[in-house]
Amino acid sequence: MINIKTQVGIIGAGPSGMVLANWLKKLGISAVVLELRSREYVEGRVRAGLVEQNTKDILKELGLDERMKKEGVVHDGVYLSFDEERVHIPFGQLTGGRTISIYGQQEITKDLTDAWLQGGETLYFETKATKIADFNTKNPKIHFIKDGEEGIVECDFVAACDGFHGIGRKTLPKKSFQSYDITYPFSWLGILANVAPSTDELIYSYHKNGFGLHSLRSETVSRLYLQVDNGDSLDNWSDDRIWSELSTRLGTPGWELEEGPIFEKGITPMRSHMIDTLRSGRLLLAGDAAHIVPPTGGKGMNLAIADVKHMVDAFVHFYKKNSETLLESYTDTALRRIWRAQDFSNFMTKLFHKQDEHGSFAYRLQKAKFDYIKVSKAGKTTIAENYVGLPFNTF
Ligand code: RFL
Ligand code: PHB
Repeated sequence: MINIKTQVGIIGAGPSGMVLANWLKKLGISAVVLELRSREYVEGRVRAGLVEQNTKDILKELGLDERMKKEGVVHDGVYLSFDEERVHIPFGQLTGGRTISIYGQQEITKDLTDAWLQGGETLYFETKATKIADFNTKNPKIHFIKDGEEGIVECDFVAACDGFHGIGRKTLPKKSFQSYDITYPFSWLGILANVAPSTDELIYSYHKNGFGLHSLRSETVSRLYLQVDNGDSLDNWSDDRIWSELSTRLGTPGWELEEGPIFEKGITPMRSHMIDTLRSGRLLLAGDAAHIVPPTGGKGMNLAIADVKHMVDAFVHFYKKNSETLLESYTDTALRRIWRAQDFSNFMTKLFHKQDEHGSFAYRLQKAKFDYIKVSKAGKTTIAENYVGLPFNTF
């Protein structure tokens, strides 16, 4: 039997769990992390790439942004395209200098994990948290299994940073929350390719064939996405078909998409999911454990890290000021930002995906929104300030 005592027991070594662990360490609060998967699996999982200003500021404050500053790419704007017409949204100008960066989520997680382990801290990979117990007392416990051996983390608080399939949400008392779900009638086919990006900034595009997104990872690697039907299979998408469709959907007169070898392909369903409680006693949830947004706004990882900021504030008040006030308000504080991001992600999803026949009423409304954004500074500012993320002192 493995027995560990710490102040905060963290389940999950994704971005939320690892930001929390490193932040607590900086503040002198002890933590241990349990992670179901192997280190190779977590660091190889291709996911987000868009890093909001708030997230950049947090990584800077933790002193863990060195590699992101070197290898990440700062973006001061984004292109929105509709029926082959493109408009530019300049972030800095519209938001007082706030920007986003493109830097892979797995690179952020790697930087955070390296720092944690190099500092001699505890992180058990391939370790399954099986039960969260006694979270309505002052001594909650996480039961786990590592290499076939049972263990217990005894702690003051449990932070469930364990993603959509974790045990945190399942442990919350059923009657303590309401859940909300939307399943969109389309999915994303995403690729990584060894080719220089054909654009200096991301392009989100509505086309009569469906949505397309041109993102990137570096000067030599591009990340692109296509709207496909739910249930569609990669078998139906040869590399040639993918490039041809991307080229059509992202195309504008006088612009060409460069093609290159594809080295990673995947299909992701699109959904919104929410619960309206992030805490029960001494169990607190953060990130995908409590909410999923469709990826069109690039918000998932950023929102997970924003939850952690509010959680850290609550722990600091508890440990340094002997106050439970911010623990009590954790759910409400986090939910204001989460609902804002749900709305923005839903807005971007509906604006750029093909939802009905080209030319239908739904299409006309999409086009009317785009035409407004095109001519209106207010319309562009709404996109810009949501996209780079509202500052923490807004809510
Ligand atoms: P994670 O990253 O899912 O980490 C949870 C961790 O918990 C572990 N775990 C357990 N460990 C121990 N015991 C158990 N019982 C456990 N159960 C689970 C898991 O193995 C895992 O390692 O959650 P976290 O930290 O909340 O982070 C959330 C983000 O990963 C997610 O929101 C983003 O990737 C979403 N997302 C994007 N977010 C952005 O901010 N910007 C983007 O550009 C962006 N693009 C995307 C995305 C997600 C995508 N997919 C594949 C869903 C693009 C895509 C295609
Ligand atoms: C990505 O680079 O993976 C990415 C960028 C923007 C999004 C979603 C994903 O909205």
